[in-house]
Amino acid sequence: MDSRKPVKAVKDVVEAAAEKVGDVLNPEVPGAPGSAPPTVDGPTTPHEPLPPKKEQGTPETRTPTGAATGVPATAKGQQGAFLTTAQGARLRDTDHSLKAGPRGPVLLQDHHLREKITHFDHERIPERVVHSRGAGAHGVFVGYGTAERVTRADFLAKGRETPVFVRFSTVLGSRGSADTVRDTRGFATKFYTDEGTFDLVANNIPVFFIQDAIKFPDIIHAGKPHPDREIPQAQSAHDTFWDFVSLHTEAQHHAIWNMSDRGIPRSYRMMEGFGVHTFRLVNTAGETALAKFHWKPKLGVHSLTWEEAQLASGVDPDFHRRDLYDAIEAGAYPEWELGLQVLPDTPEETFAGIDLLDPTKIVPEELAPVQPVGRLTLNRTPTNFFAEVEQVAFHPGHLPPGIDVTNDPLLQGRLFSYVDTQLTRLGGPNFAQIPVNRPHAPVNDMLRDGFHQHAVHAGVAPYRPNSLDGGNPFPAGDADGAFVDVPVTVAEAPKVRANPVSFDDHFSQARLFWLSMSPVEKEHIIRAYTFELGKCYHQPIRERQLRCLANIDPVLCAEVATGLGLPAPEPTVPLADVAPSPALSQVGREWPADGRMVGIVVDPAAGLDGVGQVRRAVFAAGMVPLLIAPHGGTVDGLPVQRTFATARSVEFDVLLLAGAPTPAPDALPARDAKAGAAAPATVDPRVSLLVEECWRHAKAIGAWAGGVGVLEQAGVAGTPGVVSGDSGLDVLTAVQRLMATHRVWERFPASVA
Ligand code: HDE
Repeated sequence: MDSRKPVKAVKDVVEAAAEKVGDVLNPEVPGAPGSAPPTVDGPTTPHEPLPPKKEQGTPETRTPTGAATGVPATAKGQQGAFLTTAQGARLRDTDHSLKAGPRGPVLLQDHHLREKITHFDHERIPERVVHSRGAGAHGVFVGYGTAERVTRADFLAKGRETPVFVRFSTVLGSRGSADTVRDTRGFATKFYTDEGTFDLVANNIPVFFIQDAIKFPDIIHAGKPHPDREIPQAQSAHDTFWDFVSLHTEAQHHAIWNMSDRGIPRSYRMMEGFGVHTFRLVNTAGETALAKFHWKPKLGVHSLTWEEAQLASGVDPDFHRRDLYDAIEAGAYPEWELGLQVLPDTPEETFAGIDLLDPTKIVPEELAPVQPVGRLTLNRTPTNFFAEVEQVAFHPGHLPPGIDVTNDPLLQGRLFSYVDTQLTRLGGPNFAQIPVNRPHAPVNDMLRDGFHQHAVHAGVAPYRPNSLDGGNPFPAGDADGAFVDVPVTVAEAPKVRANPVSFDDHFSQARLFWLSMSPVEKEHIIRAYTFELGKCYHQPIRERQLRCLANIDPVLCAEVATGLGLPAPEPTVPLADVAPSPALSQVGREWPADGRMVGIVVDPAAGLDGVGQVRRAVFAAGMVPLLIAPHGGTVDGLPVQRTFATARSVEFDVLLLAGAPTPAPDALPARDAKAGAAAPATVDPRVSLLVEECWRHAKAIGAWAGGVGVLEQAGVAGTPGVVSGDSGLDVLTAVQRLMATHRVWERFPASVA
């Protein structure tokens, strides 16, 4: 027998463990850390590495030059049952250094110790200078064929399936910062197309702070923590940020988006994505069009409230990451439609008076509708975060034939930056050979050698022209699918450091955004500016930003000024006469509730009448039920996911109350500060706090049986979005209807029109 064969098959281990734990673990609730539940005693029988979890995917196994290998994805990971060195020699012990006697000094010859510690010492690579905090997932993109008229890009052909990897991110925070901070979100997609990789390196906000890439270090230095104390982390509520954006007023449009609910998304699954720049498309006939890329989420665009975002930063700093992975694991696959705003390619590069090269401007959808061209579905979580999410390297210059760049000066600078940054971050020029970055199209470049070269190039002539390698590689022509550098005419002009005059309009579209908001969204914007400027130390900075707000809207300016205790200044430019764009508002439509979290409070003393049924119905509706009980373990055979001590309202999209649990033994402020939050009562005070917070955050609340009494005690019975009834299923149905609008908007009072 081959001594390297596993002594015991993995399958047996997984099955045996699953049998033991049975129903109690409830595999339907996502979040289990491994692919098999652990045993209390710990395993002792050697066996092959466990398989990945069912929802995990990895980059396809391709060679460094893009060829399919056909080997299983697990071939990329650890092999065999036994511990080995990096060279594959089996090891007897990894817990003790080699010493001269048990009490003696460690011997320099301990190559295993040195290998283990040295490798560990070098486990970290530089985090991204921006967008360091993120999460990624694998998926598939299917073209509709509707873009054929405007672009020759083959991955958009009808029914064409292209594997993708998407990385979402915040911009300002470090790699370990919280997910729910107020910030722009990155939405970068790598399409592994047959014609070469296409990276759509997008954001969830359609405009940018600056018009020229040369200002990027300035805005980022201003937004990042102050260089002396390195605070505050991952946020814009500080002097340097507002100092810069109030002086550099082209940032005002992006700033108002960040101050709106778009700055605190409920989920990555509920964000739009925007390519920001205008791109140039070219079709098979060589005709060109200008275009803006949009991602439209199936679940709609939804946000947290500011208080929820702040609480979640502490309660669950991984809120968005967890939400993404739990949803995929639960089978609620996040989906987006890719859409194009197609605009005529005129010499002026403007549309309806909007300069298409200015990345601080949008083209309202009412003027140029977003036309769907394909669907993205994320259906696999990463198997190894570092290998995939940390090492993925995007670049706006990774383009397939049919998509080209424009002269947007922000985009032009990005074309330089994204390769440059990987040289330091990923340790050399061969980052395209890291598994997650490997193209799925055949690679035949003349790039050679360098750190971490994985390819074994054959031949002697990596140069052109050559005859020694038979002339290979040959330039491709149109018929061979060559990339098209659109031969745009560049007008004769003096060499200058200047912008077009149209770039000087810094306020009209910030006003357009403000006027497009519903009253409740306007309230949130007022509150966000007041909070952020209130956190600045210096009054002159607040005053200067108020001057900018005066140029956006007098009501906005006056409301924020009142909050800051300052006079509202007069505008310095005429207020723009702009038509609102209703498409910019997040309120007023209905959306599916896939993958939402449903908290269910149970009272073990009263029995769980109907809870099992409700739980099954929640699963069936594509959502995740989490039972909240006074203690862990099980109640009436159902597994408890949260106790009153571990639950916090921000984890749940809706709250259901199936009972009125009396105070649990740990309902003492000395044990759990939350227990001191509500007046002493017959109901556990942590349950009252859940109700109070869910109500304040305008979430739907439902109760039946004993739960109805909790609503009465909390004083919320009969208020908008609070449902009670005799049967759990009826209550769930009513609550589901309320969830379609994301929140019970009437509960947010608005004092502006
Ligand atoms: Fe980026 N940006 N950026 N950016 N960006 C990076 O590239 C840069 C800009 C965006 O998940 C960096 O690999 C410059 C706009 C996303 O890995 C870096 C300028 C938009 C991500 C870089 C911009 C973006 C990045 C840092 C001004 C929206 C995360 C690490 C000209 C359309 C990608 C890296 C990921 C990352 C430079 C402006 C989106 C330094 C110079 C506008 C989503 O190369």
